[in-house]
Parts: sequence; structure tokens; C-alpha cells
Amino acid sequence: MLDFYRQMCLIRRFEETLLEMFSEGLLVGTTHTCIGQEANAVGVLSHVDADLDVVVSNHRCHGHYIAFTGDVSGLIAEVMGRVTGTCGGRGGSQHLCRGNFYTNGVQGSIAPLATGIALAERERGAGALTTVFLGDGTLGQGAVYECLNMASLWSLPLLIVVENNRYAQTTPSELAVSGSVAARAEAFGIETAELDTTDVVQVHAAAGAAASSVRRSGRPYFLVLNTHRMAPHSKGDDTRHPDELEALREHDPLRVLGARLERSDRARIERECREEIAAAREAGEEAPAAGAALAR
Ligand SMILES: Cc1ncc(C[n+]2csc(CCOP(=O)(O)OP(=O)(O)O)c2C)c(N)n1
Ligand SMILES: [Mg+2]
Repeated sequence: MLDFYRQMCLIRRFEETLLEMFSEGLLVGTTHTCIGQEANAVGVLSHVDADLDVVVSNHRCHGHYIAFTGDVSGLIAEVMGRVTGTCGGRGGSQHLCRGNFYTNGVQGSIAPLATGIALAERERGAGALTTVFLGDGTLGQGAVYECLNMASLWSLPLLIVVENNRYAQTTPSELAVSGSVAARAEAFGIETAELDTTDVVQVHAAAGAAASSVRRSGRPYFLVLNTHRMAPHSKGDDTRHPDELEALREHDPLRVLGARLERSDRARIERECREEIAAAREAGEEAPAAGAALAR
């Protein structure tokens, strides 16, 4: 539980720092924080092996990246556009590639990417699990259903995680998503589970069952995690009523887990995370800008 708390805290502090830096005019481009959704990244990715398994993520990818790699220095430098960034400062917040970790900000594009990777990995025969994270709004992309069909028909070792935060930018899911999300995958003969919690321990348990099922059967699995985005879609673009945002605070995964920890452990972990992110930011600030390196 302490390690879960540490990872979630690191992700939270990292993203709070990005929002602060944007508001100070120190960053350009955009960013999407997973503030409120950290339990998903940490709970699911505690079951993958970074040397073997593959993770494909979307525009809201920092939590997944940090849970998979622990590399806050590379990520902050990447968002800052520095040569020391994960992709030499050219990918930015949404387009990361390191080892077996890939992201792309084009909604739905990662579903075919992950399906193809799962097929390639099955052919390679090393037993790799491919995990892909999709948002509820991305269920509006037709390619997602072609992928569910192929993954089931061809028995691909693919774990599809839907992080259902009930919004796509400003559009609530009631206006965009009909019927049952889980039933969409069930219609393709894919095993599913749905969870309504921000407790990382519960996410960890459900994701463990899902990952074991894929590894054992070689078949896809569809895990729906009903969750809450506590911060704006990107930056300063939250049109929700303040009362709605206030009500989300009780679901804060740090609060949910933190209540079960000793106060002294919490304080120590929070201090260590603050220090780690501050050091990463400082190192990023000292590194040369990618644009300058490209121009040379
Ligand atoms: C093809 C495409 N269309 C539109 C966008 C702009 N866009 C970025 S995020 C987003 C909403 C995604 O909603 P959801 O899948 O629920 O993920 P969430 O942002 O809630 O994590 C949209 C429309 C995009 N990135 N790609
Ligand atoms: Mg959403």
C-alpha cells in the first residue's frame, strides 16, 4: 500500500507541477492530467513486466508512463521540449515512446496499434501481454469495434482498459455513449469486468484477475474502470459546476488510500515525491532545448 501511495503521489505531484508551469508561461503546447484517476495507472500496471509486456496509452498518458517506467525526469524534460526528454523533446506530452511503452493523442488510433502489437507479440511467442488504455469518449471511434472483433476472432493477448471518467472534453457520457459499455465488448465474445471505485487496492485486484485471464487463455479482456477526472480536460477548460467538482473530492484516490496509512508515512512519501519532482524540474530547466539542437 505504501508503494501504491508513493506512485500515485509521484504522478499527482508531477501533474500539479505541469499545471503550475503552464500557468507561469513556462510550457507551451498542451497537457492532459489524470488527476483523480491515478489508481487506474498504478493498479493496472503493477501487473505488467516492463521488459516483456507492452503498454499503449492515449493523450492522458503521464500516469501510465510513470507507473510503467518511473521516469519522471525524462517525462518532465520531454514536456519542456528538452533534449534530455524521453523522445528528445520532440514528442511532448502526448507522444511518448520508450521501450515497450507507446502513446498517441489521436483518439482511437491506438486501438489498431495495440491490436497489431498484440498480434505480433502472439506470433513472437514470448508470452507478452499488451495493455491499451481508452477513454469513454473514444468509444465513439469505429476502429475500436474492428479491433474488438479481430482481437476476439484471432484470440489476441490484449487487455483493453476503458477509463470511464464520464466525460469527453466537455461532453458528458449521457450525451455520447448509449447502452452498456461492457456489453459492447461482450457482444464480441470478450470477457469483461466493470469496477466502480478509485481504491487502488480494488483496481489492483480486478486488474490482476484480468491480466491473469489474458496470460492463461491468450484471449482479450475488457476492463471498464469507472473513475473521476478531478481536474480540467487539459488546462483551464473545466465547464463543470464547482459543486460537482467538490463532490468528487471524496473519490480522490490519494485520500481513499491515504486514510488507511500512518500520518507519518504519508508525510514522508509526500515530501520525497515533492523533492523528486523538484529535482527533475530543475534538471529539465538546465538541459538544452530540443528546438535549438534541431536548428544546429
Ligand atoms: C481523432 C481525434 N478527435 C478529436 C480529438 C480531440 N480530443 C482530445 S481528447 C478528446 C476527448 C477524449 O475523451 P475520452 O476518450 O473520454 O478521454 P478522456 O479525455 O476523458 O480521458 C478529444 C475529443 C483527438 N485528439 N483525436
Ligand atoms: Mg472520458
